Amino acid sequence: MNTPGSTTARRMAGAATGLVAGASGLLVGEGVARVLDGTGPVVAVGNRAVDLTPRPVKEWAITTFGAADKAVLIGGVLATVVLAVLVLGWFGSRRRTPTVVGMGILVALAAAAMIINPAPSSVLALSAGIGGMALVGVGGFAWMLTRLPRSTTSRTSPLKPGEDAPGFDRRRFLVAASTVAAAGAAGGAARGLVGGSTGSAGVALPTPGSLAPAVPEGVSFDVAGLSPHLTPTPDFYRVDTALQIPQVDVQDYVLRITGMVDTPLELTYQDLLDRELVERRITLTCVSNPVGGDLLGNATWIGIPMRDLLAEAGVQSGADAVLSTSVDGFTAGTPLDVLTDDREALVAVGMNGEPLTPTHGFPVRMVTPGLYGYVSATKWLTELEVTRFQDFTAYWTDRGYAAQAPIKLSSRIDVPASFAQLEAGEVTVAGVAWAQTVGIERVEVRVGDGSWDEAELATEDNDQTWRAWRHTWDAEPGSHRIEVRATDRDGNTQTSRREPIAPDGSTGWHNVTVSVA
Ligand SMILES: Nc1nc2c(c(=O)[nH]1)N[C@H]1C(S)=C(S)[C@@H](COP(=O)(O)O)O[C@H]1N2
Ligand SMILES: [Mo]
Repeated sequence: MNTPGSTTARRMAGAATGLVAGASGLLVGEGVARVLDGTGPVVAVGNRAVDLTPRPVKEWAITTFGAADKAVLIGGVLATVVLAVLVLGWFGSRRRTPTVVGMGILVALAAAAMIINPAPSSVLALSAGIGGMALVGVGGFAWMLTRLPRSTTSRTSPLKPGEDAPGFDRRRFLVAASTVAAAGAAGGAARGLVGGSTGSAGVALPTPGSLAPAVPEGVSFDVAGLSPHLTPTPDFYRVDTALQIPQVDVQDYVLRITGMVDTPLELTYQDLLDRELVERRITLTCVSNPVGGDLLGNATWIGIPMRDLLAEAGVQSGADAVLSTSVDGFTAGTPLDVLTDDREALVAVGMNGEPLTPTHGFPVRMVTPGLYGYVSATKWLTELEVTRFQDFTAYWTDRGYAAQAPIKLSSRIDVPASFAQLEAGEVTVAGVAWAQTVGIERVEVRVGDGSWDEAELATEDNDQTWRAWRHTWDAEPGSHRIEVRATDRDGNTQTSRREPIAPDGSTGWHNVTVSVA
């Protein structure tokens, strides 16, 4: 007969202790993180698992489990955790310290997954979620272990049925166990109440059928302070009207294509992922970018060509616009011809190899080469209505901005910074220039009233991205104004005329003033 005093019973009680503490810790972590709009440990670890899974295994899982592959993955993560905490508990009944440390390591791994999760959680959600998980998982485990019976190896006679081992207070153990379990149940209930969105957590994008060509050699220069060719997602500018980032659950997500079409479409997130995806590098630009400003960035986008979706719906004659709407009510009007020409505007689901982040429009947004974002880059996209410009106004056109807003040819000096103190001699001046869908032909730099000198251009990636340039200047002591201007491939040179950002984008030459010692 197994009693809490026998070795097997003690170990099984230990295993149960590990399970209760581990499960409760996870539930508390999930519940707290999710209530605070973050990503909990289960999904975060799932994301890591997807990342670390070798491509062939992923493909096998996808072909074997289809759309259920995420459920299978999460199931696999949970099964692994259950096994680990059972083993820890089993040994914990004899050796407390190393197994508590082991539980701490498990929690630390889950915490790390939460921190590096592609859909970032707030500091509050992270600290509270991880803190709760650690307190209940590790603290609860240690607490329950101290309440387990001690080893009975010194006893000469086996325990009688129903007799407790010495030092084992069944009541105190049950108090500890039920406290920990109650915390876990509360976490699970909180998680259940939140339900819904887990951001991009648990979402893995299929490999695009049409990959962007490799980034050519020499698209940038090794100059400190020069913008990298591709903007890392955390550094990518963010402009939107959302005080609270919309939380969209991919399970509920539907993109509607309506209006002047033969066949209105309703596409789920999975429907979109099931299409032929393309990958493209495109520089996104905000109309609010002042001369020399940083409201633009270059990313690799993954999406479905807009023209394919529109063709499928069957655009009716007379239409000249698409009015896009976001889940939070933002609207933008985009010329139909721009969305259907060779520039290949995207209904995008991915950015820099990952699903969109919540701030950049998860789960689905528009990305349109050559137009400012406010008329072409609707995030948290939910509807595309094929219509006519004369029949609607949109968010920013209601506020005085132009309905037609192609990105203006422009250029920026990244280094040296304004008011930099420099040494006399060779100074590298460098920056970026952009003329999306046309391409940059020439960049010139002028110091003071000197001549316009042609800068060296980096290799062009494509005509939808910015292009880096640099120029070596032989600096002499004094205060100097450095100016830049670009010329596009159609032969247009940037105008010196200073225009404000409203109604359709700033113009003028960027300049910096530096002093040379
Ligand atoms: N739903 C929604 N989408 C939006 C906006 C917005 O306010 N709400 N702003 C637009 C503007 S003005 C720009 S410049 C781009 C910026 O995209 P980003 O934040 O990913 O850089 O998003 C566009 N899409
Ligand atoms: Mo913008």
